[in-house]
Amino acid sequence: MDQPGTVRPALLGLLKSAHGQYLCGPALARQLGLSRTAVWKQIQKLTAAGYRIEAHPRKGYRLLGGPDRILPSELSEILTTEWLGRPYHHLLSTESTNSDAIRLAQQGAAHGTLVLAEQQTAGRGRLDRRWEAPAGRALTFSLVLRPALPPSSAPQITLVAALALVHCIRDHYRIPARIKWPNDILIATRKAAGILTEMQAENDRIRFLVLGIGINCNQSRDDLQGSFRYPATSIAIESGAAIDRCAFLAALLATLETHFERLEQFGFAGLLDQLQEVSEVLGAQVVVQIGEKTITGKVEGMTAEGALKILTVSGSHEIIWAGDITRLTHPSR
Ligand code: BT5
Repeated sequence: MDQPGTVRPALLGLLKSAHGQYLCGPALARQLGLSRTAVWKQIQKLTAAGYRIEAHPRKGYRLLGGPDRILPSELSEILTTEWLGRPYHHLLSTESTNSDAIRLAQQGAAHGTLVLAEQQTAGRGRLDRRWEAPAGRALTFSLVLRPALPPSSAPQITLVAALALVHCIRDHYRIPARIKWPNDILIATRKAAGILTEMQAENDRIRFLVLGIGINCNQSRDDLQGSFRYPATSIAIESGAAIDRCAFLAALLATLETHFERLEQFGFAGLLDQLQEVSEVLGAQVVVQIGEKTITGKVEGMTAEGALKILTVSGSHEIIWAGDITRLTHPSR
């Protein structure tokens, strides 16, 4: 008898609730209403899905650990959101979750749809740069959003997502992460996460927006020694311990959902103070690259719409909507 939809989650639930202690085969079979052979087959399927289960001839079975994969069954158990992260598409490997999410959105995917891959073979950053992350050690995912906001608010959605990410890292790991405007998350000057927002709009409304997020979770220093533009770090390096990617994703989706709802209901201005509080660039001397143009000056603040206010070295005031901060120094630190 094979009832994958009900038996395996129930069996997994029993193994998990034993907290690493053995559960004997006959008792499991009785509780699940299965033969002992059927229990053994279900155990084999859980093992094939990546669960580490020890089988002892007399003592029975015990769960040693879960798969290092963010399986839908694992996420759905702890996800508290109403709409964000639902439905959830889990991929072992793909070129880019942003490309997948765009395709799904074009086919009508719902507001909140999540696409996550354990590995990307052509993950991308802005301006066709590459995003690199080893399989199973990072979080690389994209969200389909259909906000009731004008296309001009797309940069605000990136900033609000960055704020949610920083709040989550601070709350869960006590790490003082900061936002390097507009889309980088830094921990002590090293990049720990990046956001890539891509949008399709028509007339004055967003048709859909895909928010792609890459977070360095359990990468080691060796993993991050690539030829990145700026030094990189991971949450595990900074916190000194491996993190539970699934739990962090669930927490982040909940924080993102709250922040997006706040943005839609009350507008961007209400989040401005919190954004400035965790800004890495406020008060810094910066060099900003905007296409062919370079601006050098001091960041004075952010406008009520999320653009950067810069006092240039020549004394003029510039408002910048998009760009790359290529150099950043804090004369006061
Ligand atoms: C970003 O671009 O930071 C946006 C990254 C978004 C990646 C996510 S993963 C899920 C989704 N699917 C995708 O295909 N993309 C999104 P940007 O600011 O342009 O920074 C890119 C630069 O960061 C690269 O040129 C590298 O130098 C550097 N980089 C690449 N991988 C990195 C990593 N794991 N950690 C730190 N820096 C990295």
